[in-house]
This record gives sequence, C-alpha cells and structure tokens, in this order.
Amino acid sequence: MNSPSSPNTNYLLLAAFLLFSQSVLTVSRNLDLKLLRQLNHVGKDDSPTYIWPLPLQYTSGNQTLTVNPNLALFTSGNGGGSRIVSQAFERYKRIIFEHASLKLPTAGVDYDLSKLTILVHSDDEELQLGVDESYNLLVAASNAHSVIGEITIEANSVYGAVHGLETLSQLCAFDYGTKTVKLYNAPWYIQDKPRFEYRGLLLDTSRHYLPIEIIKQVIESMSFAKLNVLHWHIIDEESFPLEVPSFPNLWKGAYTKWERYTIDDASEIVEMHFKLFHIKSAEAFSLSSYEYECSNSVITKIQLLQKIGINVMAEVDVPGHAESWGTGYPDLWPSSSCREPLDVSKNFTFDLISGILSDMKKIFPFGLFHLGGDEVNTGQYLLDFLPVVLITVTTSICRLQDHSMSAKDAYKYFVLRAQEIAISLNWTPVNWEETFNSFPTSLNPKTVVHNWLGAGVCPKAVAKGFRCIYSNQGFWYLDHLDVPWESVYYTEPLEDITDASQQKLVLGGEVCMWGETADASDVQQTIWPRAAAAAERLWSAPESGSSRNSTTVLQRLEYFRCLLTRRGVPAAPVGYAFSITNAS
Ligand code: CP6
Repeated sequence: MNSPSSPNTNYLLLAAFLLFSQSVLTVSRNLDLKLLRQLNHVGKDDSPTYIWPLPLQYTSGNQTLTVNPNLALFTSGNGGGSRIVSQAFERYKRIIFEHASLKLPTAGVDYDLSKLTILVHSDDEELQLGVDESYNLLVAASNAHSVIGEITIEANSVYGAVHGLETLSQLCAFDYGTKTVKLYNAPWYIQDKPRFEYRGLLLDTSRHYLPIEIIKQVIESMSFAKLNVLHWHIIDEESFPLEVPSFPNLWKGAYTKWERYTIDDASEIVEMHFKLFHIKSAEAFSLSSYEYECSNSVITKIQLLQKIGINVMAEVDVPGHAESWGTGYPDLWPSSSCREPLDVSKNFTFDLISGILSDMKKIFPFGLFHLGGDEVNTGQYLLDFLPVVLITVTTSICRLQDHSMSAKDAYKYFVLRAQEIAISLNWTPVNWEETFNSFPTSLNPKTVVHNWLGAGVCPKAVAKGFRCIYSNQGFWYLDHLDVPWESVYYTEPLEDITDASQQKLVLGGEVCMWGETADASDVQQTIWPRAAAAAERLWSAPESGSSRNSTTVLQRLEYFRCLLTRRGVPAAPVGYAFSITNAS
C-alpha cells in the first residue's frame, strides 16, 4: 500500500496540467461554475461524499440515512472508557449537529442512525510520533442482520478513534430541506491509516506575534486535516516572546510586554484549555477543575488540547537567527556591532541554552526538539581572521577567542554542543539541512534532518542513515503566496528515494508558515486551503488513479475548504492558479 507512485508520474501530471490549463482557460472557468453548482447540491439525495484527506481504502453505497441528533455513544475495549474518546465524541457531535440544533425539523422524523459504538483496544494515551493512528469506520443501514442502523469506529489507540470521528463528521451533512443531518452513500466501510507519521505545520511567532487564541485555532484546524505536529518556531532574530524563568531577561527581546507568552500560555498551547462549549454553573460542580474554566461569569467546558492528537514541537534556532536574545543579555553578541551568530566562544552562551531547554522540557513533552542551525553567517566568524586593517573598515566584527578554530569549525562546534544539551534532556534533535550539508559525518546519528533548500537533501540524508522531514521551499513554504495548491499537492516527499528501508527514514513532511508577511489577521487564510493539499499528500496513498484525478481532487478540496469555513476557520478560496496568472 505504501509504494509511492513514480515521482516522474507526478511531475508529468503537473506539467500536463500546467500546459493544459494555459490553453483551456475558458473551459476551466466554465468548469468552475459547474463544480460550484455541484457543491450546492450537497444535501440532496444524489449527493456525493467528499472526504479529505482520502482514506486508504473504502467502499460506499447509495443509501441516504438520517442521523439522530441524540446520537448515543457506546464504548468498549481497554481504551473505550478514556475521556479523550468521550470528549472527542462531544466535540464532533457539536460539529455534526451544529445546524440541526438551530433548525429543528417541523414533523416527526424516523432516524436511521441513533447509536455510535467506539471500540478502542489500547488504554495507552501517550501521544508521541509513531502512535497508532489507524481506525476502521463502519456505517450500516438497517437490514436483515441489524434491526437498527449503526455506526462503529474501531481503533488501536484513542488517537485513531479521534481520526475516525473526524472522518465520520465528513460523511455527514445538514440538509436544509428536511432540517436533519444526512449521511449519504451508505453503507460505508473505511479502513484508514496515515502514510507518514510526521505531518507538520510550522508557525512562526517571532516575526509577528500571534495571540494564543489564534494558535489554538490553528491547532484545532490542523486536526480537521489530520495533520499531527505543530512546529512552533517561537523565537528568531526579530523577537524573543517566550518567558524563560531561569533567564528572566530573555523576553526583554519581545516586541512589547503584551506580545509575550508566559509559561502558562505555552502550556495552554501544548496541552490544555480547548473550549468545548459553555455550560451551566450547576454542571460545573460535577467536573474536576481542569475540565472547566470561568471568565466574565461564563463557564466553559474545556478539553486538554493535546488530547485531540496534535504534538507541539518547539524550536530554538541557534546559532543564527538569534539576535533578539542579546536584548536581555548583550554578552551573547560577539560585539555590539556584530549581533549574529551567537557568541560561540563563551560558556555563558551554552549555560543559557541549557537553561532555556531545561525550562522548556517542563512544557513540551514531545520527543523531538528543533535546534534550527539554518542560515548561519559563518562569514561573520571568519572576519576575525582578516587583517586588522580590513576589520577596522568592516562595520560588523565578530571575535572568536579560540583562534585555532576555523569559522566552519566554530559553526559545527556550536551545533554539536547544542545537540548534546537537547540529547541530555532526552530529546531527539532536529536540525535544518545546512548542518547536514556542512558536516554530515559529525552530526549526531539521532539527528532528524529538516529539508528546506530544494529537493536534494532527503535522498542524501537517508542514504547516510539519517531520518528526515521534507519541506521543500519551492512547494511547501506557505509564505510564498504565488505557490498554487496544485504545486503543494503534486510534490512528493519520497522523490528520488527508491530503497524501501531508506524510504522509511523519511518521517514525513511539513508546510511552513513563516511569519514575515503574515500576522493574526491573515494567517489562517494563508495556511488554508493549501496546507490541506500537503495534508492529503502526507496521509493518503500516493497513487493518482481515477479516484484522485485533478477534477475530483479539486472538488474535494473545494468541499474541505467550505467545511473549514463552516467550522469557523477563515480559509481562503481555493483559487485557480492559472486563471490568476492569466488575469492580466
Ligand atoms: N527564518 C528562519 C526564515 C527562513 C528560514 N529560517 C526562511 C528562509 C527562506 C525563505 C523563507 C523562510 N524566515 N529561521 C529557513 C529555514 Cl524563502
């Protein structure tokens, strides 16, 4: 199932699509209208069902069933009794019946589906990379064998069950005619599991501060597309917004005192305070304190955010991209006129990294930790070796106290020492690919190499036994607004890796939402719907056969984008890259 289609096929497809859409522009405009008309028919009996990302295997039928808004949950298996399951059920019930609770049917309704059974085999709730995310979903109408129709989700872990609920919610649609929730194309039998274990999104809070409500909304929206790692690029050269108790001057590097994350804010992002819904005060007495919060006399039932299956991987990018650290501790700057990279010659630099990582270890339970290492201007270290005359005419001067080290050795020494700190805290270090490109044989073998510069590094890294994450900037950098969803969709993380054991070393991929040109006002529109294209590439089997040709992909993506907006996520219109290109 996991064999990738030849990357050449994907490129041919993309190339054919590019050529074609240039010449058939008018035709594709007409096609848009036709698609929209079809989408408007969702809710009628002949509705197709659109699932995103596409499950591994499924069969469907042609029955339309009506779902009871009082859908009852029955659980079994060792993990069935988990609060993660019951809370996810409540959350999805609200999503599925959102309209149904506002617009009640006028006459009595016979419901086909009133019962959901969730069977979870394991009671291990630890969320880490590689957790079993598979699930089976069965929706069967009443027939000779079952008097009453039923929905069953079976999973090995609670996180598989949560994915099953997401898929179930995508099978359901509100029908404005009868004011009931319909489930089309039943009976369904779905067997599903992700193609890659790492399906990430990078969020950058240094270039523009993002309020925690926005970050939590991004995390929730990721779960709709079955993405599972938020890569939080917290700090960079522009600002240091995080509180670090052991070095309290660090967040003097924040833009303002309002644009900072306290330790509590960070924990809230990692694990808690996912608002389920408002409840009456009487109900609150039956809940433990972490299940609700009060503000302005509104009581809100909450869910531990981590329990929706999203890992948060923090990044501390060293030794480049760290100028803001010196606002609070100017000793970290090699000199007042040279503020980057961090001073490699002082032990204080590494004491401080130790302090930051030890404090962060208390907040971030995820096994991977990102140490950056990209775009290090080693030339700055080099200046130190230039003749004095030249130094005096150069505005930025960086000093290496240990003159036996070359600039490149200084960079290597820094990265390896930072890795040691992360490893001693039981983290697996992740580094941007420049570290591998510069000193592949010195890098700790546990290192996960994070690609970004073009397509080249993953085949080289896995050939040397390193694990890697794919983020080719030409396709998966969301701040590149001119990259159309088609390019995001038709890129292949396993390109040029044919050996099966090497393919396994590609943990997955990540789309990157760098923050220079996006802030709280438009970050969701910039992420969605293109991140969804990557989400399907990372979740679904790679074949582009008849069920995944461009037209059905576009229809399903249009539908998923609409689903996001219905759920309160301000996703941009899908857009048609080539009609935009040709607009002038
Ligand atoms: N910040 C950091 C960035 C980028 C990187 N690291 C970046 C580089 C080029 C582009 C987009 C983003 N803004 N810390 C590279 C990994 Cl085009």
